[in-house]
Amino acid sequence: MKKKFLPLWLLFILMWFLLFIQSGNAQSRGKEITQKSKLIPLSGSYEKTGGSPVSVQTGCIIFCEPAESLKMTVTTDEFMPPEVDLDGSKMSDSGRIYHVMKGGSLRWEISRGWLEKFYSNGIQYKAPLAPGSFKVSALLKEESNYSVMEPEQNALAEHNILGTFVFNVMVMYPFDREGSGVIEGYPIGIYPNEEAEDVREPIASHKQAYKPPRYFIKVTPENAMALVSDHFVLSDFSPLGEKDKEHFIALAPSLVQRLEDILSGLKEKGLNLDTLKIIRGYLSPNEVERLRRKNINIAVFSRSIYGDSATFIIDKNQDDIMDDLNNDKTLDKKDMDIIEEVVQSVESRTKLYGGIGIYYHFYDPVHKDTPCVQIDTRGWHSRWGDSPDEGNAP
Ligand SMILES: [Ca+2]
Ligand SMILES: [Ca+2]
Repeated sequence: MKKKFLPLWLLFILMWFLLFIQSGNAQSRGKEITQKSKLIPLSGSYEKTGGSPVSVQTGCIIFCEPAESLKMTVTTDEFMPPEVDLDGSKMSDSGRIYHVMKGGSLRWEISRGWLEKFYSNGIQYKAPLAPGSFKVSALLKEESNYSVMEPEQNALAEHNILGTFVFNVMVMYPFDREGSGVIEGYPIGIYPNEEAEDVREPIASHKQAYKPPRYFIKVTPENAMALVSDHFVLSDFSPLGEKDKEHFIALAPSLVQRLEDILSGLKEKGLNLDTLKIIRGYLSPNEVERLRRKNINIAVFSRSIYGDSATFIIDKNQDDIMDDLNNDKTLDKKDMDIIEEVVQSVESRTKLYGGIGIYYHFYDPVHKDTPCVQIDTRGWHSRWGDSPDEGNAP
């Protein structure tokens, strides 16, 4: 009888063996999946001529003048790509050519513009003359070799990519102040004349700061949500009534940096914040006119038309009203003082002074009345505001 059955101990060993094979398979499958999905993080930075390196996130917009030249670099903590074969690089004045450089393991792809020079972990890039959005991508690959390909040949085998980084280059639109105040059919309006005999202070003694912006940025539904810094997207700076449409804005890099600095300053004070909510960024002279017709009196020479001013609130609970920052159940001067102190300390630290307007009211056709703060990076000290009882429009 006994001989007809497998011994129990043998059965156990068999079962254990089957389980072992199963779990081994699962483990190797899991390993495969994590290998495929885990990309090596790349850090990117760019440097304009005469400037210092600026760290950016992947996909972040870099604003350029037509044909402006800049150095782009990517690095990784895991390993550095070896030196590239510079003799192998090829330049072209045609935007249609894909430059493909696999320097050791780093490959660069450019949708338009010129590749002027290769470095071990970077390139010197020259933006196109024509305004628009262009992509410069760095791909970290497993194998190494060098080639130049036409886009049609798009045999850019996308396997074995270990990491990617995208520089989102935006060439801005020049603005002709002598023209009719229109860019590509969009009515910006006519800028007030800073050279006029009857201009008052502070315009009279700061004429350079009151010249119309030289370049404008096209905001479209496609690029509206693109990052311009770690915490702000392009359309944060658009007029509230224009956000869903194609339009143009002016935006000073100093303003974006100032808002980032204020946000970190507030976090250092212990406030648990994700971002600042900008309720008024750029206003074109036409937009100022439109608001004036609705009895919202914005100064003719408001910094809002120069792209270096923003009015913001802190609104964690998303009710479009400034939050009670010190949690004393009242929204008053004490809350506004917290923000004002931070802006002042950012000004002193950076030595870039500007405006601070503390408002208890905000008037806008499409936004709730709320206490708010207006700041700008005009370059000199300026203070203003209203009181809780009577409001002036920022
Ligand atoms: Ca709120
Ligand atoms: Ca309070």
